[in-house]
Amino acid sequence: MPFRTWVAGFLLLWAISPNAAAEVRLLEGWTRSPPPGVDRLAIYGRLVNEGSATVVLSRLELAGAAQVMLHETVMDAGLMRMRHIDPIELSPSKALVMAPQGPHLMVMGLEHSPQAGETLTIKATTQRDETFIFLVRVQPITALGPLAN
Ligand SMILES: [Cu+2]
Repeated sequence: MPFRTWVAGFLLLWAISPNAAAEVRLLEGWTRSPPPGVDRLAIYGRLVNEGSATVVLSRLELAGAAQVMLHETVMDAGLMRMRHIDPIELSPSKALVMAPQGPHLMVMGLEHSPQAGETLTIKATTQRDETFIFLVRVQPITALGPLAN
């Protein structure tokens, strides 16, 4: 078999291997700069799993923050409340869409208040000890979406 064919076959096998590393990404990650005196913020965007199997995120970290967790927003007797979701299961077939008044990554215990224009780097670790980096753009407090307005 010509060498070139062999290489192509090898690359194809590698690409379709079920053991290929999972790929979890945060698309259009954004947050708002918190008001003075507030040490928490909510991160929005679309969390996607581009692998072939469900991935469980077991740890989320942000340098300079005490805690990062996934919250969902629920209506309870006419009041909006946030509920901690754990574990975070990401199916390959369905993106987790995080938006104001919906699910979000809650950051608590910020040592410094991020300013508009900064980028936050969230480190996510899976149950299998893979790590992924999520980039989050800090928008002005008035922002309604991932792009400054
Ligand atoms: Cu929350």
